Order: sequence, then C-alpha cells, then structure tokens
Amino acid sequence: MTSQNQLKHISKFLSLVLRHKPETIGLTLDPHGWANIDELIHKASTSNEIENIDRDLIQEVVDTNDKKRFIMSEDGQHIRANQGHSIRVDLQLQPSVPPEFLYHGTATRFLDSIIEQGLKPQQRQHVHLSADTETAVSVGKRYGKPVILKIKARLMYEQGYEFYLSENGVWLTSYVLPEFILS
Ligand code: HQG
Repeated sequence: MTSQNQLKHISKFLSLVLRHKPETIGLTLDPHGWANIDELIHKASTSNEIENIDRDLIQEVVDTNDKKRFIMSEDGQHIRANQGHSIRVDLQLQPSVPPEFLYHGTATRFLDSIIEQGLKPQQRQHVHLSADTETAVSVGKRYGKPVILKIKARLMYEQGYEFYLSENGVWLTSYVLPEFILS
C-alpha cells in the first residue's frame, strides 16, 4: 500500500501543476483546466519536481484525497483540480443558489483589512466559502489564529452576485463586499 506521505506529496505536486504552475514541468492545461494524464506523467518523470509518479498513484490520490481536490474525466484520459486555481481556467460551473449563510475561515491578523476591503480572491480565481463552520476553521488555521466570517450569501445572490458550487462542495464567488460579512 502507498504511504500517506507519498500520496500527500503527489497531491501537493498535482495542486502545483493543475492549479498554479503547469509550466513548472512544461505542461499546458486546456481552457477548462484539464491536463492529459499520459502527458502529465511523461513530463513529470522527465522533470526534477517529483519521483515515481504513475497512473495508479494518480488514481489513488483522486480516489482517497481528503478534500476530493481532483477529478478524472469519464474516459480516464484527463485530470483537473476541482477548485483553488490561481491560473485562469473556466471550470464551466453552473451558477447555484447558495444557502442563507456561507462561511469563510481566515486568520485574525487579516480581519481589519477584510472588514475594510471585503473578501478578495487574492491569488486565486474565486473567494472560497464553505457551508459548514468546521471546514472554515481548518481553512483559517492555515494562516494563524482562525476566525470564522459568516457571509450573507443568499442576500448577495438576491442582489445579483453569482455563486458556484465546485464538484467537491466548495462554494465560489468573485468578491464579498464588507456589508455582506458578519464576524
Ligand atoms: C484572505 C485550500 C486581507 C483570506 C482551502 C485568506 C480552501 C484577505 C487569504 C482554498 C482579504 C487567501 C482557499 C483582504 C481575503 N485583506 N486578507 N481584503 N480578502 N483575504 O489560500 O480561502 O487545501 O488564497 O481570508 O481549504 O484561505 O489547497 O484562500 O486567508 O478551500 O485544497 O487572504 O485553499 O484548499 O488565502 O483557501 P487563500 P483560502 P486546499
């Protein structure tokens, strides 16, 4: 069996090339964020970025990843990240109606700026929100002492802001104005 560390290492590598920097291994994603798996394996193996990557390991990461970060096309030829991109891709997600409230986990040190400027996507394509507070806490912890912001998502939607639900259950929107944030 593959060790958890090995799978995590591959997951981080896939996040790098499928969300942020495909050029690290000379890979090109299609406009919808898909990479050809054979090409990815070939280019990964001839780079110094990762050792021992093959189709079975990629399949295992897709199947066992805690956040279901990646998805394979039905024919098994392509793979993409479900969310989290900093590069421009069109995931072709349909706008969805959000629940009354969604949550965003951040660190206390960002609060003043967020209350003043609103929630910005920063390096990513979207602001990431969750339907539950547990996820928000773990997201916020990555940057320091976590704090959860409650977002008036349905009100935003009613005022014309679009929301998308990624394949792995993350809510995405472009920007959240301060007036929609409850802390
Ligand atoms: C903050 C992970 C100051 C924002 C997670 C966040 C998620 C501001 C940070 C996904 C701000 C950006 C995304 C403002 C926003 N002033 N700070 N105006 N507006 N921020 O990592 O949402 O494990 O790009 O609060 O689980 O933390 O990688 O976004 O703290 O789903 O799959 O700027 O990444 O998923 O940080 O995380 P990020 P995020 P993975």
